[in-house]
Amino acid sequence: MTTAVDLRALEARARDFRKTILQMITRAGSGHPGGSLSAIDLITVLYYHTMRHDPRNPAWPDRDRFVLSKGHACPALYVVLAACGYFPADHLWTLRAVGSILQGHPDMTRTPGVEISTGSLGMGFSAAIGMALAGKRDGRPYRVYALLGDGECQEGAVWEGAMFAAHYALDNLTAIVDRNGLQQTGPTEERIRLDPLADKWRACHWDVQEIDGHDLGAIVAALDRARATTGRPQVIVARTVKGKGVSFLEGVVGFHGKALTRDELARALAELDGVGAGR
Ligand SMILES: Cc1ncc(C[n+]2csc(CCOP(=O)(O)OP(=O)(O)O)c2C)c(N)n1
Repeated sequence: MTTAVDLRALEARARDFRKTILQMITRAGSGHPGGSLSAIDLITVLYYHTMRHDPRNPAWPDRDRFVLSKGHACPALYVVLAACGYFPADHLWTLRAVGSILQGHPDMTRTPGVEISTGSLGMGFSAAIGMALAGKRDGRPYRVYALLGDGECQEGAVWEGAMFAAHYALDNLTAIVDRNGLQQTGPTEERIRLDPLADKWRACHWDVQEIDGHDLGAIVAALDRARATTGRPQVIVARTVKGKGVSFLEGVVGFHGKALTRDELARALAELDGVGAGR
């Protein structure tokens, strides 16, 4: 399956998504650019390569489920859901507006394709585990994918969930940790140390892979391997860069929850278009 993947097409999509995400957030005047850009390559591969889903039938019982446990990065989810056809793309320009179907954190009661409301860190992961357990109990073939932030992994509920999922051998569950090294106020290792993060998951009896979370081929391969793994849940620790793709956002704590100004946006879009970069 991996050989048939058009990585260049995925790359082009992810670049367009980055541009739209930044435009949405600037238009809204608030939002989370950094963690959206670190996650967008992962979400793009999930929806365009890995997951079995049908935008015309979001309630299909056997669809694979995606849970954005780091719910604040929802612009990255919305842009992909719109591109897949879950709702018209016009809605993207109403991000965070009163009455919009696209709120500042994912709301399952408003947005087609959102499986569970998230935003309180640690809780989406628990819901994903419940979905995976239900799938097993009901004999359904679907898989569940949960995307967590690394700062989010400081939540106690994450580790209760990790132990639970392994105990119940939920091999239909794949967690992906967006290991960008930053949280809201600084580096994760300076707030509450996470390393050795992969070993912590191993100790909880998960199948563990560590990859470059911006290498689309590596993401495809890791998700393919996860799907083929039986007997235990799988985690992919994806090394990423907060703000990836725009030089003055990359690794900058200050762009965790702040919209770009119009001028900054213009510079960012020019960079992503490759203007002056010889692309
Ligand atoms: C329970 C809870 N506490 C605090 C917050 C506020 N908050 C939103 S994002 C964030 C930082 C999360 O860091 P990380 O998971 O690493 O996300 P990323 O850096 O990828 O954006 C915090 C503390 C929250 N949403 N939920």
